[in-house]
Amino acid sequence: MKNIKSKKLDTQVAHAGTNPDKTYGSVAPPIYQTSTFKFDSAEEGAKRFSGEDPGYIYTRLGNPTTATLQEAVATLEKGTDALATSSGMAAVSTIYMTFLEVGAHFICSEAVYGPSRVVMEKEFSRFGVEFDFVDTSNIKNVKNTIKPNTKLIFIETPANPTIKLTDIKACADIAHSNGAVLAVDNTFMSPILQNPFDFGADIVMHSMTKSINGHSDVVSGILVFNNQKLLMRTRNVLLNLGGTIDPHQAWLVLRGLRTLSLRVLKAQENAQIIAEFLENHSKVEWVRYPGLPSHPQYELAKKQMHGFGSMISFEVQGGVDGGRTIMNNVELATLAVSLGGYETLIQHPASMTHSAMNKQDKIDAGITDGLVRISIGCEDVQDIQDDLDNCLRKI
Ligand code: LCS
Repeated sequence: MKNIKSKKLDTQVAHAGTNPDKTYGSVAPPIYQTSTFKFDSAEEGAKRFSGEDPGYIYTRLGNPTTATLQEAVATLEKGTDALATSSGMAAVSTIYMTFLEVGAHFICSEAVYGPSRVVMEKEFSRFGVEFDFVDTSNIKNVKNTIKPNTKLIFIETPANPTIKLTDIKACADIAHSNGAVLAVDNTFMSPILQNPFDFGADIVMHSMTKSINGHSDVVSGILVFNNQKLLMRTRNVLLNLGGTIDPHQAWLVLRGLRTLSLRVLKAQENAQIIAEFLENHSKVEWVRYPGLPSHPQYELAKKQMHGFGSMISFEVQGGVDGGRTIMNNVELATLAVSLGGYETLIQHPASMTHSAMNKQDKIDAGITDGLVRISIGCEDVQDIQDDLDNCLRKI
C-alpha cells in the first residue's frame, strides 16, 4: 500500500510491510525458507557484496520475509528501519555489544526483565564495562549517575515487574546532553500504546515473543531505529554476531502482528476492570497498574502512553504464601512466565523471571517476595475476575 505512513494505526497494523511476492500475487507474503540466494554471475555476486546491487546474499544478512516484518514494525513504531532478532535477549545483547566497550559506562533501570540486568552483571562485566542500576522512575537518579564515559542508557517503562514508569523525554535529554544513546524496551506497551521516538529515544526494542506475535508460540525480538548511523552500527554487530531471526519465525510473527491492535486493546480493557476489582478486594494489599489513579505516576502514564496496557502487579494478604495460594488455584489463568499473549498468564517474579537477580537487588528494586504479576489476556473479563475471586477467597 502506498503512503502507509499517512494511514491510521489500524490500517498500518493490517497492511504495513511490502509483500515481496511480485510473481504470483499471493496475499500472504511467502516464507523465503532459504539459507542462501543464487547469483546470476560472479560479477553480480561481487556487486551484491559491495552493496552496488541491493539483492539478497545469505539469510543471516537479510531475507525478504524478514524484511517485510522489519518494515511493518518500523512503520508502527514510527521509525525508519528495524532489525529483527532471534529473541528479545538477542536484541538486548546486540545493543549492549554495539554501544559499550571496555571503560564505557552503562545506566539501566534497576527493575528490568531479569536477564537484561543479569547479562550485564555476569557477562559484560567480564569485558570491563562499568554499570549502574538505578531507580529511573526518579529522574534525579539518572542525572546523578551520568558520567562523561556513559555511552548507553537503557530503560524499561513500564518496568518488568514493578510497573514503575520512567520519563522517556527527561531520560533522552540527559542522554543527549552527554553524547549517550537512549534505548527503550517497549515490550510491555507494544507499538500500539507507546512510541518512544515521540519523546526522543534513539532505539526502541521489543521482545516480539510478547504482544507483537501475541500467540505464545514464537520467541523473537526487534530493534527499531530512526537514525541511519545508529542503524548501520548496530546492523554490523548483529549480522556478525549472528542473532538474526529465521524467515519462518519472521513469517509467524508477521501473521500474529496483523491482529495486534485488536488484541492489545481488548486485553487492556480487561486489565482496567481487573485492576479495579483487585484494588477494591479486601484480600489484596496493593495493586500497581498505570490506569489506576493510585499509581504514583498516573500523570506520566497519561502523558507518554496512549493506553495503560495489560500488565498488573499486586500483593495479597499473607505475602508470598498468599501469592502461592493464588498461583496454585487458578483455573482460567495459566501459571507460566511470558506475557502479552491472547491468554491470561500469572507468575511469581522473585522465584521465576527475576530469580537470577541478587536478593538485595531484588529488594532494592521493589521485587518483593509477595509480588505476583499477571498478564491479562483476551478472555471474557467476567471469567478472569471469577477465577481470581475464587482464588482470593481461599486466602
Ligand atoms: N524485555 C522484556 C521487557 C521482557 O519481558 C523480556 C522477556 C525480554 C526483554 C526478553 O525477551 P525474550 O528473549 O524472552 O524474547 N520477558 C519474559 C517474562 O517476563 N517472562 O518470561 C519472559
